[in-house]
Amino acid sequence: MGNAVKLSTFLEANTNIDLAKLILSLAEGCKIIGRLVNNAGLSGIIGTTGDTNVQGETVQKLDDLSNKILMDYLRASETCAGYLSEENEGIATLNQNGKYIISVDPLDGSSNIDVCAPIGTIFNIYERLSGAGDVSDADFFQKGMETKAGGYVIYGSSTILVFSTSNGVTGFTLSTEDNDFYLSHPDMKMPEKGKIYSLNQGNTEKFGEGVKNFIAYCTMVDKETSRPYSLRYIGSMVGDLHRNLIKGGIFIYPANKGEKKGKLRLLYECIPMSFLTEQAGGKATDGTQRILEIQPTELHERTAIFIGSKNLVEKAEEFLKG
Ligand code: AHM
Ligand code: MG
Repeated sequence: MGNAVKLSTFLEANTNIDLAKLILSLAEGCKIIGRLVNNAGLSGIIGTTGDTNVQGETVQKLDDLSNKILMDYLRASETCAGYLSEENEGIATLNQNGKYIISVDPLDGSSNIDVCAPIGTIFNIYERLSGAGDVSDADFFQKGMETKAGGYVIYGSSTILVFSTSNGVTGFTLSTEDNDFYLSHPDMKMPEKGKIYSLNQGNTEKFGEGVKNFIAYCTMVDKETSRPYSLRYIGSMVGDLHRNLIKGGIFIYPANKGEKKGKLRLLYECIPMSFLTEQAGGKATDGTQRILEIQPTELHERTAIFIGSKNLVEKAEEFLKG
């Protein structure tokens, strides 16, 4: 790979040893998940387990496998004290003396597995509040502002790890030559002015007036602002956000009319993506409040989210205010 910088070298130079160990263990686990995703049709692991998870959603075999793989690899890191996952009802203590805790969506967008569309692993890392011993729910109830590292691995036409340790956003591509992550996307910036909007527009009738009016704004013809904007929605937050991070745009998962919470989960979907987006110069809000300032009170709580390029998030906020 010539002079390309390895993930391990980058972490050594840019973060402390405990956090580096944790991120490297996570990356090893994600390599295994990526291989399973690549070979899903061949290994008989497409389909559901027949169970539903804590949120009442159908569990895909790969959701379950990914969850187990991550738990094993993070336990082996020795620095990861606690684990919260979309697939587990409660938290788990992995290392009594670990310094960090992690919240993960092991395989986000998993309904896309059988159609070969991009899916991903999303993660958020805090320092634990409790000193040692078993972790508690309170360790995880920290505002997104306290995030020490957050990001995702996208399993797409390439497998790419994108993360931040509060020092900008960096992307590492998994080489199929030697199965190592190499620096490929230094200093990623969310374009300030996006021209893509991403949401499940089929649900328009369920949305409140503010969101409906924003959609109408996006579809209006206006030369000066390059409208109409393009609608791009894969139905996989990692895929949609990764594209918008590179090209500029807004991703929205709103609440339905009269409700405050959307579908996506605060601790392991919205906070890490918001942390990353802000680190890249973008914005993320639930419509009225910055996502990173929300005080979590439940492990699996949900929130509405408007996230992406500044111009579009601010425009959406204008419409939401009415
Ligand atoms: P999941 O965690 O069960 O995979 O659900 C989250 C996914 C997101 O990746 C995506 O943005 C959203 O669900 C799509 O939902 P919808 O089908 O309602 O548009
Ligand atoms: Mg998810």
